[in-house]
Amino acid sequence: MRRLRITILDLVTKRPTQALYARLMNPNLASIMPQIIGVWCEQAGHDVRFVCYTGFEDLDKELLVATDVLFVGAFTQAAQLAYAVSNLFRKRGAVTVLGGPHARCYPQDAAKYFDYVLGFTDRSLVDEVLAEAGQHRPMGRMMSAERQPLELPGIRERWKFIEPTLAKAPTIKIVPMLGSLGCPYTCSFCIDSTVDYQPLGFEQLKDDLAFLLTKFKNPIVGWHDPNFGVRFDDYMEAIESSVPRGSMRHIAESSLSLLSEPHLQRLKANGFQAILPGIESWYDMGNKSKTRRTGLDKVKQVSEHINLVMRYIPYLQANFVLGLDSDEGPEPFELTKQFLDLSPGAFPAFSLLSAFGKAAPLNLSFQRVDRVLQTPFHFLNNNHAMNVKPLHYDWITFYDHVVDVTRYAFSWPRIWNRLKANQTLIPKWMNVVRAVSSEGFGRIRYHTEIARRLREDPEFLPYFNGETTSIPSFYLDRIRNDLGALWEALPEGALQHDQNAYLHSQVLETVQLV
Ligand code: B12
Ligand code: SF4
Repeated sequence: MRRLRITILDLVTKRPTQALYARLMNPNLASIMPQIIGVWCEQAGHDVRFVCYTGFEDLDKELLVATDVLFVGAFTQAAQLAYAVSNLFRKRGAVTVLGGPHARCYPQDAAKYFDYVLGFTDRSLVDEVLAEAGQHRPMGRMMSAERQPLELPGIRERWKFIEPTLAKAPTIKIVPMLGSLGCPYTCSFCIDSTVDYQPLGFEQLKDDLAFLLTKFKNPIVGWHDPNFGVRFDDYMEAIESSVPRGSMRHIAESSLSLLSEPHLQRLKANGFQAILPGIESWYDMGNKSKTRRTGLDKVKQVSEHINLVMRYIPYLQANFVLGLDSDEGPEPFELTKQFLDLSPGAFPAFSLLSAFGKAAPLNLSFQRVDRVLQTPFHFLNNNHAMNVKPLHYDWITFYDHVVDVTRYAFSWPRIWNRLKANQTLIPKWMNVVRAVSSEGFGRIRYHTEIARRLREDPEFLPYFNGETTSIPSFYLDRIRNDLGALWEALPEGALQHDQNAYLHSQVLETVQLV
């Protein structure tokens, strides 16, 4: 076997930054899979260099290293950065592999710039890639395991990659952990709606938690499970049997439907400090918030539930999606404001409706009626752009509402109310930092600028209406600025993509079947 020099790059962000929140939090947002790939490559006898890019490293310097195979893990917002990096490495003789959310959502596009594009990834798939490690150009090889892996290396094995990543976090250090894959629910907008729920091994989970206690005092575990707590009792038993009470803290994403009062009592007893339930909309998505009510009824019911959760869990982020087809007129936005008044302690996270390629079944229906825009990947992070034409709003009205609700949520009275409603120091402080940095004030500025350009910049509205695919200079300048020296390495055509590739691939499959 040839001993390969492997570089693994986890792109936590898409650009250099100096933001305070990014300094505190970006190392805590690292992905699990690049660390796992590192473990598998070392176990296969190769030399691994691991780089987690948080926006503070000098990427040019980090990448100047002799490499036979480069693995990149990227979200779609980092796609252009990933394409440029891949191009550089390919020119220097390396073979490149892309995995992660972008690879799963836009495999056809990514295959133009990488030798391998991996979907579901297990150990044998990685072994296959390493055994071949060949160039596939102009079109890369798209590969996927049949299903999500049944087991994955845990914290103990990943520690050598976790430790240097968390060393970059100055204060709060969150250790990424996974207990399950998939989800039993079928929300049509979600990447996991078609992936069966599957817990990972409970014995390994216990061993990992016990191991972690030997590394950090009172560590914080960040659960990356798409829907934490589906097998609630099993998880709680695993935690209770391996962690003495009061010696570990946890953060998890969970649907409200799983957060009943008895569950909350147990979560509190086991040190759960932060929870991120999805509310999504006042008119839709009943799955996640356990209610069939809509409108003001739903606001009242959900806000009572949120307040109940906050009596047990100190920090709560409530996730909303803006621009869903079920929303019409000013009412959904006004209801959100009412919710913020009724649940003043919750930190609101607003996402703009985004169709990430082939992520979710719902995207097909948007593509069929030509509602998806060719918005550059660089802006597809649920905030910097919305790539689905809203059904019941024109763009200017929609953005005016977005600005209005964001201003309301991050106004000084609301910041003050949140500070008062939260009981403990870190949540109080965290909410203020988030509100005054890029997430709150930053987004007000950004959305206001988009709303202004929709009115005044002649390049904007035609682009948003899909009348032209010529990217407004506002976006091009930002990409150029964010990529810095890597802009020069961006391959030809990498700024555009086929926004209907999912639909086209389905049509192709049907034709082949016939
Ligand atoms: C946990 C999670 C987070 C966590 C952790 C993020 C992280 N760094 O992993 C937090 C809360 C920080 C987060 C943040 C964000 N997230 Co998020 N997140 C998820 C979630 C719920 C689970 C992902 C996960 O870890 N699954 C467990 C892993 C093991 O499974 P997997 O992701 O399916 O990965 C498989 C393959 O893709 C492959 N693979 C994965 N990575 C890699 C890497 C390499 C090198 C290789 C070879 C293979 C490979 O192997 C895995 C096993 O088969 C998904 C939704 C979902 N249900 O999948 C959204 C999701 C990934 N997030 C999403 C988004 C948009 C975001 C944010 C931009 C939101 C925001 N505005 O802040 C940020 C971006 C953060 C960043 N680093 O850029 C989108 C991504 C869409 C896209 N194409 O980019 C998703 C799909 C949700 C959605 N909207 O549909 N997220
Ligand atoms: S409950 Fe959450 S993870 Fe499960 S399908 Fe719905 S959105 Fe996806």
